[in-house]
Amino acid sequence: MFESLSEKLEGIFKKLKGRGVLNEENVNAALREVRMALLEADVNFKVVRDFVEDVRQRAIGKEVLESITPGQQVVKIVHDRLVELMGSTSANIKFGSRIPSPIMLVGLQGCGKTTTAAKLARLISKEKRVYLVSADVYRPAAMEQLAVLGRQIKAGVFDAGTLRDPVKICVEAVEQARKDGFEVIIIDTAGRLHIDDLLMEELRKIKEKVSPAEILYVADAMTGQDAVNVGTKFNELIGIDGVIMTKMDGDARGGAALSLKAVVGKPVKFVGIGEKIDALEVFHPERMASRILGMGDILSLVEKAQSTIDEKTAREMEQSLRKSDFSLEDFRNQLKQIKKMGSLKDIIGMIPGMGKMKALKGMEPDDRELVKITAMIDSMTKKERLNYLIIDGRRRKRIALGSGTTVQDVNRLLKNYIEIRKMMKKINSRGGVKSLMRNFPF
Ligand SMILES: Nc1nc2c(ncn2[C@@H]2O[C@H](COP(=O)(O)OP(=O)(O)OP(=O)(O)O)[C@@H](O)[C@H]2O)c(=O)[nH]1
Ligand SMILES: [Mg+2]
Repeated sequence: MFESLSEKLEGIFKKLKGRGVLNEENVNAALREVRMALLEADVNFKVVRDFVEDVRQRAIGKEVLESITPGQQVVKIVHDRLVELMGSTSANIKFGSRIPSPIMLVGLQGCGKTTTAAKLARLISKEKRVYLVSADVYRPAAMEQLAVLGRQIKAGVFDAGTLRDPVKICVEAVEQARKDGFEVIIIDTAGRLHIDDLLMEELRKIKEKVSPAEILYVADAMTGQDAVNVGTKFNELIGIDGVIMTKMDGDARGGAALSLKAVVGKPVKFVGIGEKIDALEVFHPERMASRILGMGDILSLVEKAQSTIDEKTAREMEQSLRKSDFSLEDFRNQLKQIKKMGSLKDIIGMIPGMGKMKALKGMEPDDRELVKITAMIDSMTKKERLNYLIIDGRRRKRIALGSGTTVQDVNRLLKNYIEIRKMMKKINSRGGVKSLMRNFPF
C-alpha cells in the first residue's frame, strides 16, 4: 500500500531534514517534488494543488523557517495535512437504533462488493449477530457466491428461494433477520460495468424500502481516479455514508484513497487488503499518514497482534519493541510472534524504519528466511543472545554450523539486528513510540 509514494516522500524529506537552515526557496523546491510524487500516485490534481498550497502557506511562516528543526517541522505539517486529507479520525459504522440495522453495499461490477460483504460480516460478527443477503439476481451464481462465503464465516444468509425482485428480496430478508434475532443485515447489491439509470433506480428503491443505516460505496483502488468519479456519481444519485476501498494490496498507487474524502466528502472507513476473508482493516488516517511517510505503525502492529495472540503476549511484544536493550533473544521472540501473525511481508512495513531498511528488503517476502534467522539465534548460547558483542569469528562459524547456514548468513543477521537495535534506541531516547508518533521526529 502506498509503497512508491512513501519511498519518494521519504527521499524528499530526508534531503529537507538534512538542512540546518531552510528558506522559502528550499521549501518550494521540496514541495514541487511532493506535488510530482502525489500526482504520480494518482491523487486528484485539484486535491494535490490545494494540498501543496496549504502546506506551503503553513510552512513558509517565520516560526517554522526560523525554528531549530525547520525540516522536521515541514514534515510534520505534511503529516498533519495528510491526516486531514484522509478524514482525521477513523470513521466507525453507524448502526442506528433499529434492529436489524441494514448496511447496504453499492459499487460497480467486480469492485469487490460480495467479498467485502462477507469480510465486513466477519468483522462485525465479533460484536453483533450478522445476516447477509444478496440482491444480485442478474449474475448467475452471485447468490451462491455469497452463501458460500457466509457459510465460511458462519453468518446467517437469506435464501431468496424463487424470488426474483431485488427490492422484494431485501424487504423479506430484513423481515427474516428480525424474526431470527439478527442485529445487522448486510445487503450485497448487483454491480454494472457503468453507472446506468436502471441500476440506480433499483438501488434507490432498495434504499427507500429498507432505509439503510449506512450505504457504503465499495471502490476498487486499482481503478484510480475512476473510483473517485464513480463515487461522486453514487453520492449524487443515491447518497453514500462512507467508502470501502478494496484491492489496496495490489499495485494501486493509492491516489484514490487519498482523494476520496476531499472530492466526495465521505470518509474511507475500511480498506480491503487481500482476497482472503480476513483481509479487511479499519482505515485509520493518522496511522496511514505515518505509514505513507515511512514512520511505520506500531499501533496497527500491536492491534494485529492482539487479534491473533492474546493481549498479554501483545503487551510484552510492544514492551520489547520499546526496550532499550533489545537483545537477540528479544529479536527472536519478536520473530516468533510475527510468524504467528501471518505473512512477514504484511507485518514488516508496520515496524518503524523496517520498510526503509535496504538490508531487510531482500528477505521481506521470504518466510523461509524467518525460519533461518530463528535457527541461527537458536544456535547461539544464552550469553551470546544477551550480548552480541562477544560473537566473534569463531563463534560465528559455530553458529553457522549449528544452524545449517553460512557465516555470511550469520554476518547478515547480526548486521540487520544491530540496525534494528539502533532504531529501537532512537525511538526510546525520544520518549517512546507514542511521542514519536505525536511529535514526528525521526
Ligand atoms: N487482491 C484483492 N482482491 C480482492 C479484494 N476484494 C475483492 N477482491 C477480488 O475481486 C474479485 C471480485 O470480487 P467480488 O466480491 O466478486 O466483486 P463484486 O463487486 O461482488 O462483483 P459483481 O457482483 O460481479 O459486481 C474477486 O476475485 C475478489 O477475490 C481485495 O481487497 N484485494
Ligand atoms: Mg457480487
